Amino acid sequence: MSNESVEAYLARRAEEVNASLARLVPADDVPPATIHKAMRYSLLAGGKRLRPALVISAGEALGAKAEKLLPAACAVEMIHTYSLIHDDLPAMDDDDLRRGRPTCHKVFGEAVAILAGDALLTRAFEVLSSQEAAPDAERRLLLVRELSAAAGPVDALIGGQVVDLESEGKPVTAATLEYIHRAKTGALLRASVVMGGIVAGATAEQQVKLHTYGEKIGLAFQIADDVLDLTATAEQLGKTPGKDVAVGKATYPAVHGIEASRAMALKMISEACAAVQDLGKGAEILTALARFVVARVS
Ligand code: GRG
Repeated sequence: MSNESVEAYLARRAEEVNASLARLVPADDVPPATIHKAMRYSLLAGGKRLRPALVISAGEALGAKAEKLLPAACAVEMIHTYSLIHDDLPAMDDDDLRRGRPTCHKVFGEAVAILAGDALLTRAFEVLSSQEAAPDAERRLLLVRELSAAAGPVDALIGGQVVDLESEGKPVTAATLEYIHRAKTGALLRASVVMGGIVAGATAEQQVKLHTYGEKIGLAFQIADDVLDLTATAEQLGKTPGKDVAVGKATYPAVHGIEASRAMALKMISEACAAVQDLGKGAEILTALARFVVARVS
């Protein structure tokens, strides 16, 4: 990392992750071909691969080798992509554009898009429970527990999505808004960091530091995303901007204003960096990734 920019680091990691993802999901021509085409269409459509990079950099910070972290990193990306496919469906956010191309249901139809999301969700846990994900069964079990909890209904992905949908078009309190963001977006980012620690065999003390770091960058990430929805173009975002205001979404700028939202995100990033600063050399990339999360709005 020393002389490498965070963008170059992410691009390098994305290449490794993309190659692993391409191997972990059946090829386009494996029957039934439609489902594999749809899974690969959404999974291999680009994306920053921030969550996999967090798995890898947290694990590397504690001495694990990048190639040993790739299965866990790919499992997180599969969950993330499943959530994007389902979130874009007409019954949810009803979006036409994702990662700069038509959404999965626009290309394959709703039924196949639902199944492609389901298939990525289940494949993630198959990968995580395989020998390659971690050398011993206990660590594999911890990985499965961490990721399933982060994708679930309690203070996590599905719970956050439910409260988000229920809050559309209504005034929300700052506390509800924070809940939505921590659960819908933060939980998976935090789990990515913690999973890197699990593969690396982190001590309880190291896991507390990674957990705090993950928690703070997770919330800051969604606040930054809210701000970008107001300030960036479709080309920059790879999805439709201005959508949040259009559907009356609960966002940080709507509740706190743009400037206060930016300031909150930046403060969380400083706190995240402070939490991992004594992890030694590995803290360098975690700090750079944390700053990257808010770079586009600072
Ligand atoms: C449907 C179960 C279910 C959950 C949906 C994650 C989510 C909850 C919805 C996706 C839409 C959304 C606004 C998510 C918030 C998180 C977010 C900003 C995702 C985009 O993540 P990036 O920027 O995307 O890392 P790339 O494409 O780079 O991977």
